[in-house]
Amino acid sequence: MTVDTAATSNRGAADGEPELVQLLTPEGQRIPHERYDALIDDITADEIRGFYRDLVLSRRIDSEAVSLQRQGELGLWASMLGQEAAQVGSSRALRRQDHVFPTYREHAVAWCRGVDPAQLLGLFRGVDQGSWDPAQNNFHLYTIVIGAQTLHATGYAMGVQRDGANGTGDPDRDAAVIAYFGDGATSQGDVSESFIWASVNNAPVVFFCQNNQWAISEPLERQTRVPLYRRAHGFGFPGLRVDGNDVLACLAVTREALQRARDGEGPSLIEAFTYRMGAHTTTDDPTRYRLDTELEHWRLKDPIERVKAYMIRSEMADQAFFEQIEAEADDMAERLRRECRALPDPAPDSIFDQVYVDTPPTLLAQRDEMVRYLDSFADEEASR
Ligand SMILES: Cc1ncc(C[n+]2csc(CCOP(=O)(O)OP(=O)(O)O)c2C)c(N)n1
Ligand SMILES: [Mg+2]
Repeated sequence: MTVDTAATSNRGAADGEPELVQLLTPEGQRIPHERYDALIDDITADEIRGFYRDLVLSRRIDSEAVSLQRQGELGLWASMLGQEAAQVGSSRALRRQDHVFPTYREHAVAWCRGVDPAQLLGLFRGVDQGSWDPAQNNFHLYTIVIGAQTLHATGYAMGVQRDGANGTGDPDRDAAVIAYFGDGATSQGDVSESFIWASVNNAPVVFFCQNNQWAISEPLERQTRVPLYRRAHGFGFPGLRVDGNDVLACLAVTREALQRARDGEGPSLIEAFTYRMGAHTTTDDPTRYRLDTELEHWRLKDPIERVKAYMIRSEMADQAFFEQIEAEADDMAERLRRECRALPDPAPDSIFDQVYVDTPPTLLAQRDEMVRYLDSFADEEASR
């Protein structure tokens, strides 16, 4: 990998800013880092091209979904525009046996875990409640309740620990858990409780906070007086801040944190410093509470442009490669639109499915009553 040793190194705490791990500048310069270079020194040009593909294709899933919502095909969509590098970098650090507990915005993580994008749309079209099988890709269901998944992740990690599935030294067996959440979620009691439980139990969990600067219309300064990553120290585990628009830096720091967890060294907090370029969801209008100048500032830090610049700079890809990825994105978008429109409406009584392992008799009786009621309309229709 080409490292520009002449370039300026990472910003440190000395200049008054909280330390920010960065390996790729917004201009696409690969800058050295004493600690984290070693964590990605095995990454090949082919893998960099793969990250670029992940970034572009996941952004395309996101923009198509916004369009589908605008055309009435989806009820809602939560765009991840701007957060692609945080998601791709962190999820490409995962191994097959690791487990992911997402929020509702982790579309690029879902992509990297191999969840079919059309399955993500079902939830937002209102035809299912998350149709992918969490056990298939170790990617759990989207969680709308802010912060709740950090508790699920911590509990799951304690289970991993009790199953003896970490700290064995076997790279195919040792597992870690990663919980994604936002800056706003750090104000939830659930998140603090997760930190405590994970810490005192030395649970193999990585807390990956995408600080996208906003919780709907509430800015970061309404959540905290200290940089979020510093919270970890008070709970007794390490925390750091990474450039969330730098896919390589996100990969490196997450690899380190996941390995700590797999090795039995306990939890970590990663604060990925990024920005929500779009609206909170398609029901939101951010022009009511934030300025365009802020957007302009972050547009210059675009996570995809810097990888592209780096690839061109170090001759890892030519024009034909970029065109091929664009063509692949076009094909995927077309398939996504077709599959979205073809998603079947659920049978009304399916609301009763998958609530209990063994559905209690009272619920079965209610389901039967509802089916009889709905059938009565069909009978009425037939007798006309
Ligand atoms: C427990 C709970 N309280 C409030 C809400 C309403 N709500 C939905 S998203 C959101 C903001 C979350 O912000 P953040 O954690 O920064 O994540 P982001 O949306 O920026 O990804 C809130 C308050 C909710 N879903 N759950
Ligand atoms: Mg946020």
